[in-house]
Parts: sequence; structure tokens; C-alpha cells
Amino acid sequence: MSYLQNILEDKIEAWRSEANQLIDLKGDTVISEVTVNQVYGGMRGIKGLICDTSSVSPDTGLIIRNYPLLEITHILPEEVFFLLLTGDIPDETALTDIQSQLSKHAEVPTYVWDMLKAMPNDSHPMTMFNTAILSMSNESVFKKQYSQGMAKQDFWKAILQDAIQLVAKLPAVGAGVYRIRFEKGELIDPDPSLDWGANFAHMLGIPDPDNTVKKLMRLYLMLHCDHEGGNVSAFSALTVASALSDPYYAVSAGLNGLAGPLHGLANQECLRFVLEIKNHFNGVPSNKELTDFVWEHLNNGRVVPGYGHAVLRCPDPRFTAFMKFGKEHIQDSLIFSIVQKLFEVVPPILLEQGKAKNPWPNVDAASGSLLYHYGITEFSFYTVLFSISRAMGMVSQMVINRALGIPITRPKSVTAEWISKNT
Ligand code: CMX
Repeated sequence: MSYLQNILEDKIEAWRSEANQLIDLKGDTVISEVTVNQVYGGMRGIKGLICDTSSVSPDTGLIIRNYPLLEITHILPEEVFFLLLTGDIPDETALTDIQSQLSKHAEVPTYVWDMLKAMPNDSHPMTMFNTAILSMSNESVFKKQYSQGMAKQDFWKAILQDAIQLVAKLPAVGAGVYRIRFEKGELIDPDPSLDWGANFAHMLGIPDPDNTVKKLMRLYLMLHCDHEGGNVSAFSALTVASALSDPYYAVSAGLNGLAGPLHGLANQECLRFVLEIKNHFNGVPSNKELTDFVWEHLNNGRVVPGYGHAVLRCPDPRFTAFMKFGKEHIQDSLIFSIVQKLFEVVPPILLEQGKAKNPWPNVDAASGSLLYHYGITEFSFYTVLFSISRAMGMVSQMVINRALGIPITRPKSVTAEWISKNT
């Protein structure tokens, strides 16, 4: 039994009894009512899921296991993974244990590389990344043990093994997608002396003389790790996993949702928008020029990528963390200056337009400018970075859901005729 599994064993016993107690005491308590607006409005605001790994408060943003995000931006991605799974920031022993497990399972099967190299050379990096994950479903410990009759109370242990083994491989898969798709040369082997995020930077092969790219990747992979349970990617992944499809199927499914422009792909769209502005004005526009440009964009029926959010009603703390990094490291970058100017100009415009419920920037508004500055200019790759990180949240939620025995997801739908006759 691994050190992590040992720790979780005790915690899960406590979580199970807490859940049973809540169900006994409050099982019939109403926590949400559903209006016709919500049925036609993407179920916005309906409380219908349990998720303990993180929560999103509209006015402060992401809280990971009771830690407001901006208080823990210094921790490593693998530390945040441990935190998501257990509720604790790891001590030295626990950190060494999770790092050694991630390192032990980092090798990617050869058939994944063969498959990625055989894909059309204009494939989107997200198609390649998600296909690579799906292709590894045969590696699933859960799938194997389930077919051998594993008991339901032990499901979480096999899911935990899959969680570690899958997350361990993602930096290499992501870096491999980058190098294959953009013809960067041979794949680069992991460096066992590096931590998980730094190793990703190393395998991308971006010049990094002062280790700032490693620092950025640690921050990037930490910040995107989870965003409670109801966003498209988490909800999709968890729904698929609730059918007891293995985590490879489920994570790939969730990430297919992340690949949509209203969700994770917004980081690619954002950088495209910033470059459009740069090319249009041949540099950084004045506030007046930028204001006119943004209005024209909106009046053409397009959204401003990187702004707005379904839950948040404040500047996203993940955006704030990236801006802090940018101000510290690339203050004189032209692209970053445009991002800063957009932050001044866009919220008042969205407020004046009066449609978006949240005029503030989200996680995707600043991240691309940092990646671009350090030489990752292929912006269709950006959502892969988001995915490597977000997989940690998805698999952590899966471990907990299986531990709590959450059943298959099956909300009820109604017809328009039913609404018209019954409401
Ligand atoms: N630019 C222009 N219009 C916007 C807008 C933006 N950034 N954000 C919202 N709106 C519009 C919506 O399109 C909607 O218009 P219609 O009534 O014409 O359909 C209206 O404002 C109300 O939308 P909302 O309730 O405020 O927002 P939703 O919860 O429906 O959608 C989101 C949230 C993120 C999809 C939306 O704000 C958006 O499209 N933003 C731009 C894309 C983006 O940055 N996505 C990344 C989100 C973070 C992530 O998941 O990675």
C-alpha cells in the first residue's frame, strides 16, 4: 500500500461517516430550487453536486480545500495535487513520496508516440493530447480489477492508482505533442532530478537559461488544477466516471469539453485576439483606439475572450497571479502591455454593454502573453497546458466520488410540453 493510499484510507473513513451523517440528518433538506430560466440557461446556479476538492466563491474566486488561491501560489503542482486529494499540504515525507510515484510512472507507452506521429500534421494539439490519453485506457488498473470482481468499497484504491499513473505521464505526453506537432525535433527524456512542473518545461525544450520558464510552468500547472465540480470539463469527466468508465476515458472526455472556446480554449483565443490588436495597431494602441476596437469586436457579435465567467463576479485570482508574474518578469513586453491595457479598457465596456454578468478577466486573459514571451508562440498548444493541470482536479474528484460511493449521474430532463402543462 502506498504512503498516499495509507493517508487516504483514514481520511476516507472519516469522509464516509461525515457524508452518511449529513444524509441521515439533512437528507430531505432543500438546497436549491429550479426555475424554467435555469432549465433553458445551462443549469446556471443550480446546486446539485458535491465537490470537496475546491469551491469557487463569486467574490473571491478559487478556494482549494479552504486555502484561498492567492495564499498558496508558491506551492508546487504536485503539492497542490496532494492537497486536492487529501485536504493537506504535504510535509516533506509526503512530498517526496508523491514525487517519486510521479517519477516512477512517467514513462509513456511507445504506441502513444507511434499514434501521435501518425496523426495528420495539422491536427489540433488538444485532439492529439486527448487521443493519447484515451489510447492508454488499456493501462487502467481500475478497468482490470473491476473485471476481476473488485468490491465496491475498494474502487477508490484502483482509481487512485490510475490517477497517479495518468497524471505522471501527462507532462511527457503534453511536451511530446508540442514537439511532434510543431516539428521541434526529437522527444526530450525527463530529467529525474527535476520536480514535475520543471520537468515539463525541460521536456518542451524551450531555452531557459535563468530557469524562469520552469518557474512559470510550476505556477501555470498549479493555478489551473481545479475549479469545483460544475464546470464543463469537471462535470463531463465526473459524469463519464460515474458510469465506472476508467479515468483515461473520463479525463479524455472532460478535456474534450475543455477544448471548447467558451472554456479552456479561450486561452488560445485570447492570445489570438491580443496579436490581432498588435498587428492592427502595429504596436500598443491608446486607450481610445483600444476601446473602439473592442466595441467593434462586440458589435460584430463576438465575445471578448478571457473576460466573463459563469460563477465569478470579480477579477479571477488566477489572472491576478499571472499578472503579478508578468509584472515581475516581463513588464516591458509589448504583448503583456496590451494585456494590461485590455484589463483597463474591457471591464467598463462590458459593464456599459450590460450583457455579461461578470465584466472581469478570467484565468485565460493573461496566461498566453507569458507563454508567448518565453517562446511558446504556437497558441493552439495553450489549452494542453491547462489540461495537464486540470487533470489533477478531475482525478482527485473521481477518487473521492468513488470513495463516497456517489452513484451514476442521471438528472431528469423535461419536455417543453411538460413545462407548459405543469408549471
Ligand atoms: N464578451 C462578450 N459578451 C459576453 C462575455 C464576453 N467576454 N461574457 C459574457 N457575455 C455575454 C454572453 O455571451 C451572453 O450573451 P447572450 O445573452 O447574447 O447569449 C451574456 O453576456 C450573458 O452571459 P453570462 O451569463 O454573463 O455568461 P455565461 O455564464 O453564459 O458564460 C462565459 C460564461 C465564460 C462562457 C462567457 O463569459 C464567455 O463567453 N466569455 C468569453 C470566453 C472565455 O473567456 N471563456 C473562458 C472561461 C474560463 C474557462 O473556463 O477557462
